[in-house]
Amino acid sequence: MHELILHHYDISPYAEKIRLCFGLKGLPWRSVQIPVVMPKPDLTELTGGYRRTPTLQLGADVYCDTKGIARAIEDVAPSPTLFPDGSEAIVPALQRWGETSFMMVVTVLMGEGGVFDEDFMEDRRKMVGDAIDLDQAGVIVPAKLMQLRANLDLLEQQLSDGRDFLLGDAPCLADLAVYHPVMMVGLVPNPKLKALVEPLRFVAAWLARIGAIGHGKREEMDSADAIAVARDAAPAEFRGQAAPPPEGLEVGQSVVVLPEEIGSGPVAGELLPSGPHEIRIRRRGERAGELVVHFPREDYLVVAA
Ligand SMILES: N[C@@H](CCC(=O)N[C@@H](CS)C(=O)NCC(=O)O)C(=O)O
Repeated sequence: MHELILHHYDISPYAEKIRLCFGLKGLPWRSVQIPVVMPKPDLTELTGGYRRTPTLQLGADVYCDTKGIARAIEDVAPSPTLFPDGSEAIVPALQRWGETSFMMVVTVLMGEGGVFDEDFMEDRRKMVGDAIDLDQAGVIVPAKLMQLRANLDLLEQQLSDGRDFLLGDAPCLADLAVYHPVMMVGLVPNPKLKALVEPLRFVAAWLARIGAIGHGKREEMDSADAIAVARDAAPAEFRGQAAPPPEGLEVGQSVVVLPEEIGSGPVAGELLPSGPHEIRIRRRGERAGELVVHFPREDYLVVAA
């Protein structure tokens, strides 16, 4: 079995979701630190252009986006499960809750100023391009705070029957996905955000329970060594039932994967047989050799090159 290699940086909240997956399953993993801002040449050598954080590498297979990364970890180590029976649609729905809440927190922090340095802001301005004017975030801070308050209020209500975790007695991916934006609210020294979480006692106890899950067994690795691992490995065989490619596309054709999230970076390659929940493409890295890059179907488009 290939080692689990996470390309991430410590302050990434999305990476925290995945570090907690390792913790929940008690897994050993290798940690490759990537830059917080572009360029990220060793990361894009593996992904082909996807720049977001984190990315998981298993030999010559590269998984982009935490939704696909969590499924890959579940495949490697099914127990204890991240996806309890009967929660098939609920876990993805709560991941979406985590994503929208994350953006609310980030918008407040950017609008308030004083948290991110100019290098970071300049990089994120370039990342979102004309789609969002980050310098106008301050205008919507009061409204965003109210949205966040509404989301947190629902979370407090959900936990107020005394349950330990969102979907019952055991933690699962839903908890880890909801945890990271809420943790951020409590972490940053912003009085407006702090005021939102302070009254929530069920949320506070739940945060402590999730934090206690820990990160499994982490060992640092150099990015050049991670690329060498990819070079020396062969991508895994496809297992499972292939879904038909989108109408008009064929397996083997040159395609581009377009993330729907702004600025993540398109990735070109050859379309491979893919299951209903993921897109797989083959590409070559100059230093990493033949790779298969995986994307969760729900947030990524595949179109002809
Ligand atoms: N949908 C992605 C979102 C990941 C994401 O936005 N991560 C942030 C860091 S917490 C990011 O990539 N920021 C830009 C960067 O690191 O280049 C996922 O679930 O993995």
